[in-house]
Amino acid sequence: MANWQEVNFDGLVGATHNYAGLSYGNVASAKHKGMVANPREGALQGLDKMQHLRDLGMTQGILPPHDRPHISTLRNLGFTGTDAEILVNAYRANPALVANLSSSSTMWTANAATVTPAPDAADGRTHFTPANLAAMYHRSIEAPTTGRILAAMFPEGGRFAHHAPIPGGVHMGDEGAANHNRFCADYGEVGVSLFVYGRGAFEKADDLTYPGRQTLESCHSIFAQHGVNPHKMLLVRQNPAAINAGAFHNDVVSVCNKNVFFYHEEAFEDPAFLCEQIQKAMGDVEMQFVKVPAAKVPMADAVSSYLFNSQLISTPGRDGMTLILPTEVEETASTKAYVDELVASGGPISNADYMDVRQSMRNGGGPACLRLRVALSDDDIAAMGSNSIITDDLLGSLRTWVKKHYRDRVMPEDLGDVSLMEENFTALDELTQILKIGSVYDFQRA
Ligand code: SUG
Repeated sequence: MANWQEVNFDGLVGATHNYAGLSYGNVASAKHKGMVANPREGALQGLDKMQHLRDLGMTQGILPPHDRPHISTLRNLGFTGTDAEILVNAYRANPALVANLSSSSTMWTANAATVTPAPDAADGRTHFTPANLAAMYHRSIEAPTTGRILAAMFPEGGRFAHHAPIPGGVHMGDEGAANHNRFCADYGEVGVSLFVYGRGAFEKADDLTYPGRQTLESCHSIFAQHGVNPHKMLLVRQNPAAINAGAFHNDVVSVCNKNVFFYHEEAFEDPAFLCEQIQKAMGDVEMQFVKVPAAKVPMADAVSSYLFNSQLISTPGRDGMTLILPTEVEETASTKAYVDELVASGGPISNADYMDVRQSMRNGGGPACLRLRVALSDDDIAAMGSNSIITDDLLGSLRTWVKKHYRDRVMPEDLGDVSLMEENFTALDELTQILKIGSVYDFQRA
């Protein structure tokens, strides 16, 4: 019997990480606009999180950052000349455009793609669809590179299948795994998929003040592309009140692992009905629902602390599941008290580990945003086509690489700096060799 596990592929923070306040509806991104960012600290915080999961006995993977500033988009927009000339001219003409093309938003790999593991797909392969991320301009440029990276890591063929991002722009907005939950008895068993959307493609959605980034139609298309059994898939609209409170992805108000669903009581309009549907689709496998009442954790605290943007994991060495939480949860009175009570309650979640991922949190990305979950068998892992599974050696090389190339200070005003671009492209050249990922980037250097 093959051994299955859920592997977390964490996105590495990029060298141009900064706070430009680009994401409308993402409260943290707006709040920290203009702050000085520390890409080096951000990348090292991410590597510490990866190390912690590895220390817990988990198989941990990594996804590289993309090339930023994205010069090839500027070329497509009509800028000409060398990379340096293009950057200087574009920054002079339109600094906001350059800021959008410099974001390190690819670190939030929960938005990289939607993944259907092999047991849930009709053809028994693992399916990947890069998210089109059409809702935010700075993220809408991610999908082609993401597709190339995933194809290098999981070679198309008998085990892995790759699809094009859903076409149709904002109407067919898709934000990937951040809105996708998979329930199962064990990772290698057939599971039930729950996709959470914010609006219909052609609806006005007058009840939303912030964008509903995920559409019902894109969810349907992904299930169809992946060949998911219609009896094993569920679709539900996120509570518009939660989107308006700043929960721009469902992983800000819920998280699941195996047969446990941990969610805020206001995440969905009719949670009791939803839980009934999930249990029905799961059949004999008994679900455990952990509903967090608003009376204990107000929605505003859930959004500011990112309680639900935690990773819920089953570790080999511990009884009960573990939550990997951002330190902000420990610093917020209501969420700290709730988590203390939860782990003492004798329920399915019995451990809470806090991690400092503050550089990412200030842009609205917690522990769960930083990882793409892929359920894989040992044979699948052996068939991977790159050096993307974390080992002590790889962690050591990546720490050295970050310290060699990353600045400890980047402000929005630095984004027109040609040397920052050059430093990043040099770093990425080296990274493709460390990760043995091949030519996945768009920049071309002499
Ligand atoms: O898409 N922030 C990201 C955060 C993504 C979080 N992901 C999950 N919840 N899964 C976003 O809003 C801010 C970038 C800036 O403002 O510079 C940003 O893109």
